[in-house]
Amino acid sequence: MFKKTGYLAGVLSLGVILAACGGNDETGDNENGNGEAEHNWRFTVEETQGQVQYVYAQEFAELVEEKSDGAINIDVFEFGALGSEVDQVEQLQQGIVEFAIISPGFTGTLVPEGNIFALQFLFDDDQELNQQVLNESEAINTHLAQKYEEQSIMPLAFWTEGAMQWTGSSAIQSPADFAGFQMRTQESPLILRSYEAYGANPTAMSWSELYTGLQQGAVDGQENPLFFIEDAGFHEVQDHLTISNHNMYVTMTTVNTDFYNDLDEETQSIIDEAIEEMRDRSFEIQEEQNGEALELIENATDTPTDVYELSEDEREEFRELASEARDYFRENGGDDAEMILDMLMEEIEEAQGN
Ligand code: 6CS
Repeated sequence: MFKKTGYLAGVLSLGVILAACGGNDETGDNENGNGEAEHNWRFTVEETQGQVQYVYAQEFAELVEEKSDGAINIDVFEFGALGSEVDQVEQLQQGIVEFAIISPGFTGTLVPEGNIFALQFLFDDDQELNQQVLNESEAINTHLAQKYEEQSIMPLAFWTEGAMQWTGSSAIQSPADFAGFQMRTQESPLILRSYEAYGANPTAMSWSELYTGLQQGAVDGQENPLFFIEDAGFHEVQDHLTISNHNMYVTMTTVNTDFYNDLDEETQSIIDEAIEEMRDRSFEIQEEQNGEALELIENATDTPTDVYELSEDEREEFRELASEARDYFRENGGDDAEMILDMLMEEIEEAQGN
């Protein structure tokens, strides 16, 4: 198993808090003879227990424990245990946690090329095809990943949490409906810019504040996959849901770059194998949760939500306005933005068979 020098030095201050919190994942027996694992690692996610990222992290932890015969224990920390989504990015960079699920929507200032996932109507409507692109893309897994690695964030897998939809206190059926609309977004600048192109007034906010923000009218609407809208209860405080499929929610399983590079090959292989085994599982977990969410929202009749599906013509109006953000990304998305976007667009077309 691995041997490291110096890594733990940076881990101490929040480590005290982490020890006090404890992880939420019981990963079972540990095999050093004393009932304790030889290595205890931390994995923080942006979602709470039962939600897609948390289920993923728990299964990943179980796989790593099995593959290491109990020598490696990974404690999973649900969202809220360690601060905001942006705090979690910093914790991974500093090595306070070894693993994190990080959505590019929270790294747009740090890694400008990561804004690529803010581009709406870029990927296909078929999530399976999109996942294939995310798995195989050189633009993403080589060139974009390198940009993250330089920031001590090593992406091990990029994966979809499903197509995103809009909710609003008023109906959203055409770009005109976004005029003056206070849209909650994640942090990345290009997400905000994309909504400005529709005429909205976007505001970045942690999702920990979003339910109350929507309820009290601080913001009018938000975007997310259906499972998340339902589980976080946003439909309870929103009158309208638009099936827009305007983008997919992309997230990344990440590890601290130095931590991973300092592991021995055997330990790296355990992690790599677990990541590979989780590729199909991540797709299944989100598919199952997204698949049942719409019905749950429609059945919540005590908090009724009007559901409207955009026609292809209506989507086209948004698609046209969204293209402005691509030009902006090419010019402002970092040194390699243009190369990465062009390569990714070719890869998507190839996957589509065009
Ligand atoms: O809207 C958000 O910020 C949250 N949405 C999802 C699907 N996962 C975590 C993220 O922070």
